[in-house]
Formats: sequence, structure tokens, C-alpha cells
Amino acid sequence: MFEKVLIANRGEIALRIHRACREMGIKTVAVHSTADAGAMNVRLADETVCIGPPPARDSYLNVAAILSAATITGADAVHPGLGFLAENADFAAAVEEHGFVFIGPAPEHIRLMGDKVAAKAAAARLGIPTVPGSSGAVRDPAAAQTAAAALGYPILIKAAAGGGGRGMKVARDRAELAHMLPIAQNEAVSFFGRGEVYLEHYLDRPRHIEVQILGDGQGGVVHLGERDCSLQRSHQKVLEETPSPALNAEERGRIGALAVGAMRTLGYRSAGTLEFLYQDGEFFFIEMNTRLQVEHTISEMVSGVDIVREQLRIADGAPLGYRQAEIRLSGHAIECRINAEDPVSFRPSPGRVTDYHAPGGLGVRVDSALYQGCTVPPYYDSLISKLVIHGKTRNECLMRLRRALEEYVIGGIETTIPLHQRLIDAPEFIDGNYDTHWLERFVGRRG
Ligand code: MV4
Repeated sequence: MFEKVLIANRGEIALRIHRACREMGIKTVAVHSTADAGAMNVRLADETVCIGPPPARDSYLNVAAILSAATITGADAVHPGLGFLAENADFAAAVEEHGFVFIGPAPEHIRLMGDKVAAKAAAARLGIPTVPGSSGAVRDPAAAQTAAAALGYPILIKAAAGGGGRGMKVARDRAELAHMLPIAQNEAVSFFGRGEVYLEHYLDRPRHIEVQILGDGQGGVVHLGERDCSLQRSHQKVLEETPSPALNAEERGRIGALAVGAMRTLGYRSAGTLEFLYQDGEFFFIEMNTRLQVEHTISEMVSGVDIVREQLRIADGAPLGYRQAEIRLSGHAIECRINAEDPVSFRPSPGRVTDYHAPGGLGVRVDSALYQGCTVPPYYDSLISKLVIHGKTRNECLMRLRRALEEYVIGGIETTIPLHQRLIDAPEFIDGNYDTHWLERFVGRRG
């Protein structure tokens, strides 16, 4: 096993990775910007290296500084965490070229899934259902109308180089498609530098269901069930739960087996997530994330598998050592993403945390690098804590979550705790009756 791992990230996820290393007897190197010199993950690390000023492009995205830090500290391996360089295939390749182990997938798999059109084609080849769409880019309105007639309206126009939902356009009929196509093409050029767009049949009320998988790159692949991530605002996830209240056991088993089969054929290594839209009993692959995700915690709570520990073992060359039949998914788990934001306007609220008290008790997990007196810098993502709850049933989980949110004190800054309190009391949420549009409407209505 590795003796020393460099963690190329910050905040709660850097601390999460530090914890797994510590439990495995692995020393950690924290790299940090000047804004994060006093952060908890930095205080707990065995060694620390300041890699630059606050802007991420000069620090957490500074490949030369990170590789230099790995060299001078004598690290064996680099964990990229999530965001920043985690899905940068060139970074993964550079880490390996410099003689360190990249704790993640093969660079070619990161590259494949980074191209949405190629990822969708790969998924289809691997036997995974995808949304009916044009086979490649569409150039002119006449060609678009011909393709659309075969797919069925409404149509969604997506940028080939796109992501995060930006630049998508819905067309309800032939005339609207002809009108929207050049607008979408122009937006694609200005947002992504590439004008190619493609068409898909538009699903108007889907749920966002994703499957967590672990592969060892040696034929061993398992899934840890699905997560329902339909509760989003501006393409930012707010609350995730597993199992999805929308699926039955047959659907769960079917989508898990499809994901596992495809990843075994691909020879996928490390943790990964296949994202699907689910509507009227059907799954449609949309994309794959080739990294650890923020919401991996809820899959850990129901499976008992430490996903970061598994990433470290797999990167060290170990086979999985267990089969799907040995994975028992038990109970229900929910994650609330707590952001340093105004809970009504969603404006960022960085600053000094004057008071801090985290909830505890059975089935309560808090993944956060906050402490009383710390400062939340204004330069990065506003996620400051993940409140993760486990219960034997969904109802037990909800009752426990309600009381944990009540106990949680974060003073000095605004947080989204009040939003979560309002959300989990909504009848639609309590009934598990929500799609990807529901939260947007819910935060729009006041009181
Ligand atoms: C869709 C869709 C409906 N139909 N594709 C948004 C982000 C991008 N990765 C894919 N997205 C969507 N693709 C078809 N054919 C609806 C969305 C979508 C969405 C998807 C998942 C979670 C939240 C969402 C919010 C709005 C739109």
C-alpha cells in the first residue's frame, strides 16, 4: 500500500480523503492556496505545501505546482478529489508520467466520458439505453426537421461540447425547431467555443437517477445501488437520497446489472457514476462521471462500503475481493448539501464562522471541514457541509434528519439549513413525489 498520498483538493472532500488515508496508515500531504492556510484538512495533514494564491487557476488547477509538491514531499500517489482536476485526462496522464499513481480511472476513460456525444455512443455500444437522438451534429434547419420527425417532439437541442445544462433549448414543433437551431448554435460557440449541436427527444418530467459503481480494472465490478438526485436548482444538486422512492426492486436490479455489465466490458477502474433520466418506467443514459462524487456518502451509508478506501486499494492494484451478491444495501440515507448561501436569494455568504455545533447521534454523519473560528473564503464552491443521515426506513431517516437540522448551529454566515428544513416538510417530498423540475418551482414560491 502507498506510504504517502497527496490530496489535490480542499474543504470537506480533502478532509474525507484524509480520513480514509489515516485509517489505512497512509500519510497525507495537503496542498492549499493562501486562502486555505488555516483549513481543518491542512491542520490535520502530515505535511502541507502552499501551492499558490486564492484563485483556483493559480493554485488548485496549477498542475506544475501540484506535481512539484508531490515530488518534494516524496508522495507515492495523488488523489484529485472532485471538481478542479478530477476529470482532466491530461492531469491524470501527467501524474503517471511523473511516476506517481493517479487514484482514479484510466486517462482514456476520463477522456471518453468527457465528450458527451462519444460517451453516449459508447454507452449505446455497451448495451445501455440512451435518449433517442440525432446520431451526430445537425447543421441546418431542414436536416434538423428530418431528424426530429423520427425522434418525436418536443425536441431538446444540446451542445456537443456542453455540460451543466447550459445552452439547452426546447423546441415544441417544426417551426420552433427551425427558429431555435441557429440560436442554439450561436450560444454553443459563445459558451463552449464549438458550434456543434445535436438533438434529443425531450423528456418533460424525468427523475435524475444515478448508479454508483466500483471497478478494479481486472474484471471485478460491483454497484452500490442508485441515488435519486432529482432535487436540483440551477443544475446544482441540493438533496440526494437512496434508494430512490421512484424505483421498485426489479428496476433497481435491472439498471444496476446493466451498469455493471457495461463497466466490466469497458474494463473500468476506480469509482464512477452512470447518470440516467428516468420517466414512465424507462431509463435513459445521459452521461458518466469518472470521479468520486459529493453524494457518494449516501451509498456508503446503505452499503457499509468506504468508497475512498476502495479507490485507494484499487489504485494500489488490489482486486475488489467481493461480489455483487455480498453487497447488502440496507435502510435509507439522505444527504443535505449545506451551502454558505442566503437560503432565499442563494447569494454566496462567505465569512468567519463565529459559532459551530454539529449534530450527532445514531445514524448521523457530518462531512465538513468547518470549525468554530474558521473562515469560509469567497473564492470557491459554497458547499461547506454535508449532513448525511441513515435510518432503517425512509420515515425513520426523515424524522432523524428533521431533528439533526434542528441541532445544527453554524453562526456568523448564512447557510441553506433553513431551506432544507422547509424542503423536507413539503408534502411532495414526504411522499417521494418529485421530478427534476419540482425544486425549482418550490423555491420560487415563498412562505
Ligand atoms: C435532458 C432533459 C430532458 N430530456 N435530456 C440537464 C443537464 C444535462 N447534463 C442533461 N440535462 C437534461 N437533459 C433530455 N433528452 C432534462 C435535463 C435536465 C435535468 C437533468 C438532470 C437533473 C436536472 C435537470 C434539470 C433540468 C433539465
